[in-house]
Amino acid sequence: MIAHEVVPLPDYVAEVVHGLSSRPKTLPCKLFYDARGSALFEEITRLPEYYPTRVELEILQDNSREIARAMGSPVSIIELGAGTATKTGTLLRAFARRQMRVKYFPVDISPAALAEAKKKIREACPGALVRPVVADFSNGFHFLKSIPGRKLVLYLGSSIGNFDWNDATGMLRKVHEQLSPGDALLLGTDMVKSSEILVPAYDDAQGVTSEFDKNILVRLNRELDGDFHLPSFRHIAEWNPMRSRMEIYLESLLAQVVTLRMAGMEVKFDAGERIHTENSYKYTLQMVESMLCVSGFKLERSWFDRREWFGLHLARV
Ligand code: AVJ
Repeated sequence: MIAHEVVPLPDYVAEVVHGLSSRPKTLPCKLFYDARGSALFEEITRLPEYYPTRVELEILQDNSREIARAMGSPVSIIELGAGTATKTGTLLRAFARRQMRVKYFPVDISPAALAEAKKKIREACPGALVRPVVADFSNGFHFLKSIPGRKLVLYLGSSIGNFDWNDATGMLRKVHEQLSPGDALLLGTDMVKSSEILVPAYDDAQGVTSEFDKNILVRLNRELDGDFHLPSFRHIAEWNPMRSRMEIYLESLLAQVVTLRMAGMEVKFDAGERIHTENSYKYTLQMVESMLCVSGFKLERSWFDRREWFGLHLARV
């Protein structure tokens, strides 16, 4: 690197410094999703052990006509964290049968993902009008106000499960604030189930989830000039029944010191010490109902798969 070249510090540096100085150590799970991490997550969704994506798609395929009927039309459909919109085509087709022109607004932080989403929806539902919105949720949901007419907001994949209770209800309340009476939210939630199903979903035999978890360290090595030695850490996935969540960690296999040069930081690890990288909350219907209720929504109807592993919930403003 040329000495006088100015390398901007990533905007997450303060969070990383704070997280790695805390006890227990933590890192924000949003750091998973650089280009490599996003590709690894797509790979996770195709793993035999990772059931949520498949099961949610199955619920959508089996019930999209009924979901469209329950919603009433016409509506504009806004998908938060749309990614590449792999699951949305079937739902848009159901709405297309009931209304003149379906307007679909996929919202994501990744322009690349949105370009892919647009392509996929063009094929799956050629009649739909697709208007991608590049937005970061930390800036609020003001873009919702500028979309005219009745709205259905999709928040699928149990992405809500990454948030603690207060952050989840805070986020849903902010969405609620931008909506009008009659508008609705379709929320996907992973349900509480046996740890024999849950743990392998977050610790697969092929080690893809382990690679996804460690990708945070790869990213910090690259973007903060760090020297994390990957083989000195292992991926851990644990079910915490008290808090109703899967907990993901990286555990240091030995006592070591890691340097993050651009953060001006040395991080000391004991043998067996962990970095908490992610939570993934699992819900009961009662939890979903109260989460929606305290956020201002009224749960109107839920759809499940046969084993009730995953739920889709229609909540009205
Ligand atoms: C994208 C938050 C829904 O919690 O299941 C998958 C992320 N992490 N495997 C989830 C994830 C490890 C995923 N969400």
